[in-house]
Order: sequence, then structure tokens, then C-alpha cells
Amino acid sequence: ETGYAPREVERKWQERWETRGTNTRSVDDLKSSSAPYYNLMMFPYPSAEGLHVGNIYAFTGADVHGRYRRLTGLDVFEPIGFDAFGIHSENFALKMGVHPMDLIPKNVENFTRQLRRTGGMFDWERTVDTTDPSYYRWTQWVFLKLFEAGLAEQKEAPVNWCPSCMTVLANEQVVGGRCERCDTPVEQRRIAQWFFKITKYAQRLLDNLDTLDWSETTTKAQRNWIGRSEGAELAFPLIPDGSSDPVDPDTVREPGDDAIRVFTTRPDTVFGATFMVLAPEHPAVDRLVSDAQRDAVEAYRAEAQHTDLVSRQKADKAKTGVFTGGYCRNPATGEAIPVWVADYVLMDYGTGAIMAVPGHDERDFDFATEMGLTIRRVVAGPDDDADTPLDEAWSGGGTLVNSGRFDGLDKAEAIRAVTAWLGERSMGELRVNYRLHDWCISRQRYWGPPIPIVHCDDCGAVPVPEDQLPVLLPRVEDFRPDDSGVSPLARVREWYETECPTCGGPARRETDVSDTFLDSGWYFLRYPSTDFDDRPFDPEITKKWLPVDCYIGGNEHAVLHLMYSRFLTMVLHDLGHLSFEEPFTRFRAHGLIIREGAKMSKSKGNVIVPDPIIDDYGADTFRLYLMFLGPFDEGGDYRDEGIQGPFGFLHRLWDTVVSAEDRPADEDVERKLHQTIDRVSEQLPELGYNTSIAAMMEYLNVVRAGGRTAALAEVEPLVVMVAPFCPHLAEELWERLGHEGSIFDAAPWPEFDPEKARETRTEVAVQVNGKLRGTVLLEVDADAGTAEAAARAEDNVARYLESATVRRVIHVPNRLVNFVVG
Ligand code: ANZ
Ligand code: ZN
Repeated sequence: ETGYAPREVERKWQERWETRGTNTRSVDDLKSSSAPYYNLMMFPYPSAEGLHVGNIYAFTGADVHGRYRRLTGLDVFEPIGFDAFGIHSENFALKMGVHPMDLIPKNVENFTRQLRRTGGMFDWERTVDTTDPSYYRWTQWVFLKLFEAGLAEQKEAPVNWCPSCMTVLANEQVVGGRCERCDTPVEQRRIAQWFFKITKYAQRLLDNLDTLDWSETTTKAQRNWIGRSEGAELAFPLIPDGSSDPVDPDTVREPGDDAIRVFTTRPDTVFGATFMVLAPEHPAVDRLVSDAQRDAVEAYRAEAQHTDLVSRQKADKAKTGVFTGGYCRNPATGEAIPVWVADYVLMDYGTGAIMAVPGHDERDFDFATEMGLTIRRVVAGPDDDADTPLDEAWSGGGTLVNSGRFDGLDKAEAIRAVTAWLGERSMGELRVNYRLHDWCISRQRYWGPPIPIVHCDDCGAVPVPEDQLPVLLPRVEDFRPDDSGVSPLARVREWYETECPTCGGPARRETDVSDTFLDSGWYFLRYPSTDFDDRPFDPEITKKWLPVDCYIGGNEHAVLHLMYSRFLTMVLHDLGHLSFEEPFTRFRAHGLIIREGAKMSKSKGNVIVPDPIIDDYGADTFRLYLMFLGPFDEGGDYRDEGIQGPFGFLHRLWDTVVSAEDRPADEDVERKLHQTIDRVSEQLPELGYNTSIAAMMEYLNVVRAGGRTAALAEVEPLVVMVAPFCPHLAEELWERLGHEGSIFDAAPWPEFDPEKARETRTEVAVQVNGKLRGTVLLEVDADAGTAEAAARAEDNVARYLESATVRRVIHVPNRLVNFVVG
């Protein structure tokens, strides 16, 4: 017999899978499948020449899952594709100085080669490349559906602007006031942008989380991102003459538009609102500002433009601000309170204005201290009374003080009572607020699908008719962004000049392209339907295969990608295109591979390229090694030497199987086998890969103990259990065991027999006068006589009993023999 030769085995089986179509299926197969299982993994950005080990880690973990499900009899659809549009790919093209239309297909080709080499069970007949017009035509269709439904709108908005990348950044791309990608300080700009109204779906996106089988960390991140806050909206009337005399609060009436509305989670503290703060961008600033303060306010507003939106929210940021010179009336106390402008109040949360309660809000306390403003206690904690001084904000609970008729109420009662009281005069109402913002989908860049809108002077923003899709992205040699803040497409007159689809008059194409997250927000719907060019997703096939049964991916996409996919699915459901509203029934986040104490990434320069490792050891060993690094949901530490263990294991497995004899299994080995089947069958579906591998390694040691030759019945189930990890090797051994067809179609998952797994012997403790003196291995349920005899024969015990008189023997079956001596 020849030894294990991974290179030949892997070449052979990759060819076979391809020629036999092991992992692909026809449209009819898709439609008639009786046990469909959609196994999805996050598709890669081909924004590098090749995949690194971190990518392979994620795909392998997902592939192991798919292969396992297939072995349990399911019809597993496991597609892969390329998220090839977007800033990652465009920046890579800029760096390489090659046009993305030339560069990205090369990357895709290399990624494909690498993915094939790693032995993933991909359906190569159904891949998706988001830059392919036959795909993005439907991305544009999705945009049109949202537009028609009134869920897409163009509006001016303040955005984070990276002057170096020359693009808008999402808040989470701003780290410490700097661009996550290039570290340049971020500025604010106002530009017209396309938004999807995801905020309309905030509550549903929140509620549905309870129905999903997702990693806990991921649902938690989604909840925080949606950020539901319960509170109230209160009105503070403007005081036009600037008079600062207090009035009887019961005479303060709903002032129509002449009030500043605030969102507060603590309406119970309104008696402590001693001043107000507006965001620098708040439109009421112009009406409030006094002549004396105008210059100072304008200067402050200009400066706020240069502070990014993220650092503005930091609680520990030094407080800055300026008095407007204007006053509003506190609707609870009747007092005139000064109105300030400060950048710690954000325009795009709540109403962009706050009532400041320095006694009970930390940021307001810091601000009041800095500016010398009144701080008043209106909540007394358990050890306080109305006059206990405040040397920091008291944000804990307690009872109301200095709050007129509401004194003595607790927080929850007061929130209701105060809001109801103000509500009688239309000065307040309960309100729920969400941190979630509308999704800005326009990008002033080149490498994306053009937004399918035409601007006409007479007709406004007109959608491109569906039968004119796709709006092709033209090849533009100079695709670099510039400081103008508009897309490079706006430099291509022959492209953007067009006719209005409605009136036929001269019109201009929208020159922004859409966000990559729109491409990836619906790709899972496309995979099973790539055979169809006349529809984005076939209803019958979609009904059969979706929602996705299991989705595996990185936690870096826990919020945006998953939220946007959920939102688009909900919208398409509401518009009658889908029968389900949640796309991913089960989601599991995988861990990361750490190398030398840092996440493996290109920027850290610690990336491991898979190809040479596969050359030397084969894909199966590499896969096994990766899955053995640690719990798949936690990741692990990559060490070059570590691969020797799995490599040796596969050699031993090979030798053991090819030399196995056709005879029944030994009883002891069979017991261990069933214990192993039990462990692996329990842990594999929960992605407990490293522990499953450990169990199989342990079992192989038992099979080979003392150099014995294995029986076929001892090793065949092991080959099946190894198959998800090492598919090529398993196929080859399965064939050598005399079977036909792919192991993934032919082999049943080994059946666990608890009878066979049961231990027949058990370890029993032996004590002398209650002290442990030894242990003996006995048949399960051995009788007292047998147990006592074995215990007496144990060497150490025998020594203790030699010169002693045994008065009594206590026997606890399967546990203990205790000699009481005198
Ligand atoms: C008065 C008050 C008193 C507040 C108190 C808190 C504690 P969450 O929980 O995150 O929703 N706020 C409202 N709009 C804001 C904006 N645009 N920029 C900055 N801060 C804003 O936070 C709601 C609280 O954050 C609101 O409740 C408001 O301060 C502040 F003892 O109002 B509170
Ligand atoms: Zn028109």
C-alpha cells in the first residue's frame, strides 16, 4: 500500500466533483428538492490579490457545517460569490494604479482558484459577482422598489467627510475623529444624499430579533444599534422680548411653532432644567441669537463644522459652547432659562435640542460647571434631602424634590404624572426615540452601480424605467475621486446627459453610485436564481430555499450588513415579493485568527498566505488545522508548527484505514467508537469543531493502541465523521473501503447506539477509615464480595490493612469501598 499523498488525492477529487457535478444542481433539482438546506457564508471583498488565512478560516468553518448537514441527509446549497464593488476594491485599484474593471476580475479569478483548492462544497454554477451587470441590474431594481414605495428620498444631510479618501464616511468608519481607513481627521459637510428610510422599520427590526436563532453578541449589537429610548417630547416656548421674569407655569400654553421641542428620557427632571442647549446646526439658533452674541455664535458654529460627529458624543470630551443671548420658558417652573449652543448636542438625534438638567445629567453638569450655570437638585437619592449639595450629577433613582406638586413621587410615577400634566396644555407627550438613522446609500465615488434616477428640471427625480435597467457603469479612465465632493461620473457629460423618461426633455442622470451594503443587502436572494435573467429571484425557488437556514460570518458585520439585509427583506416582503420577513433563520459569528497577539490583517503585515501551506501539506490538513485552533466562535492563535499535529493524524488515519481488516469490531474499541459518535454528533452542529476533532484523535489512538490492526467496522464511521473537515481524504478512503459515489451522498451519518457506548467497568475508590488509599477498576454493578476482594488486593490498601483489624466494610456500588479498622 502507498502512503497518504494529499496532492494527488486532492487533485483527483476536485476533478471528480467537477466532472460529476457533485456540488451543483439543475434548476429542476432546485425546484424539486425535498430536503433543502441553504448554507450561506459571507462573500469576500476581492479587494486584494488573494485570500488570506483569515478568509479561509471563515469559509472552512461554514463548509464544515454544510458538509455535515449533507451527511445527515439534507440537500445542501452552498454558494459563494464576490462583493466586488465598493470602496475596498476601488481603493485597492487606486493603490495599484490599475482600472478596477481590469483589476477586480483578476482578483476574482485568483480568489476562485484559491477557493476551489480549499475544497469548499461550492455550487460553482451559481456564483454572484456584484459588479456584473446581470447582477447589479437587480440591485438597481431593488432601489426602484424602495423609491416607488416612498422609502428612498434625497435630502441634504450633514455627513462625515474624509478629505483624503474624498468620500462620505458612516459614523462607524470614524475612529477617534479620524478616517478608519487612512487616519486623516474627518470633517463635516452638508450634501444632497439618497437615504433609505430604515427608521420606519426600527420597531419591527427590534421586535423580530426575539424570533431569531442568532449569536447572542450579534443580537445584542443590533439592539444597541437600534437604540430604542422611551421618554417624552416637551415644548419650551421662545420668549421673544427676551424678558426673564418667571410666570405662573399653569398659564404657559402650547405656543404652536414658537417653541423649542426637546427629547428627554427624564421628563421627571424638568423642574431642574435650568438652561437649554441647541445643536450648532439647529434652525432655531438664528431666531434666538441676540445681536451681541451673533459673532460668537457664528464663529462657534463654523468651528463645529470641523469636529466629526463621533467625538462630539463622547461624554469625556471637554465641553465647549456659547450663549445665544435668547431665552425660553421652562413649561414646568415658568422660569425664563438661557439657551446655549454646544456641539455635544447632535442635530440628528431626538430633536437636536435638549433641556439641560445639570443636577442629574453628567454632560449637563460638566457644561454648567464650566459655564457657571445654575445647578438644581430635583431628585433626592436615598441618603439625600432637597438641599443636599451636588458635587456631581446624581443619575440614580430617588424621589422628586424642588418640583412643586410632584414632590415625593418616584421616578416612574413622576415620568407619567409630569408628562400628563404638561400634556394637558399640549406642552408634552410620551415619545419613543431610536438611535437608528436612515441609511445613506449614495456614494460620491466611481466603483458602484449608478443610482437609477434621472433628474429633470420639470419632472424632478424620475426613476429609470425597469425595462431600461441596468444603467451601466461607464468605463471612466480617470476614476479618481476629487475634492469637489461629487462622483467622478459627474465629469462624464456624454454619460450623464440623457432624456427624461417622463417628458422626454433634456435631463441629467444621477451621478452618485450606491453603497456596497446595498449590493450585499440582497445577494442571498440571487444565488439560487442566477439562472434567470428576467427576474431578480424566482418565486418558486425562493419559496423552497429561503430564508437562509444557516449564515456564518464575521462579527464586524454584526450591525450594518445584517441590519440592512433584514430591512431590505422586510420591505420586499411588504411589497409582496417575498413570503418571509427575516432572511437568516440562524446566524453564527465566527472568531478571528490571531497571530503574534494581533488580528491577522493586511495592515498589520502578519497575513499568512494559504497557497504555500496547501502546497506542502494539502488542503485537508490545512482545514483540519484551522478548525483545531480553538472554538470556532472564538478563533485561535495561529502558529506555524501547529500544523504538524493534524498532518500526522491524517497520515495515521490513512495507514490505519487502508490496512484495516474485515472483521467485527472489538468490544472495547466499539465502546469508544460510540462514545466518539455521541460527542461528535452533539458538538458538530453547534460548531464545536475543535472538540470534535480532539474526540476523533483520541479515538484513533484507541484503535491503534499497542500497534494493533484495525477492523473495518472500527474505522469506516471515523472516515465519515472526518469527512466534513477533510473531504478529499474522506472521499478517497471511502472509495478504498469499496463504496461507490461521493461519500457525501452515499454515506449515512454514523448512528449512535447508547447500549454500545455504555461503560462496563468503572473506577471505585477504596478508603481506610474514610481516607482515600487507592482505586480499583470493577465491572459495573459488581457485588459487595467482589468489590471487597478487589479492594483488599490493591497494593497500597493491602499495606494499610496488614496489621489492622477490619471491623466493618461499607460498600457503595460503583463508587466506594471503605474499610473501618480499629
Ligand atoms: C434631560 C435629562 C435629564 C436627560 C437627565 C438625561 C438625564 P438616550 O437614553 O440615549 O436616548 N439628548 C437628547 N437629544 C440629544 C441630542 N440630540 N444630543 C445629545 N444629547 C441628547 O438619551 C436621551 C437623553 O440624551 C435625553 O434625556 C437628553 O438628556 C439627551 F437627568 O434630557 B435628557
Ligand atoms: Zn421631465
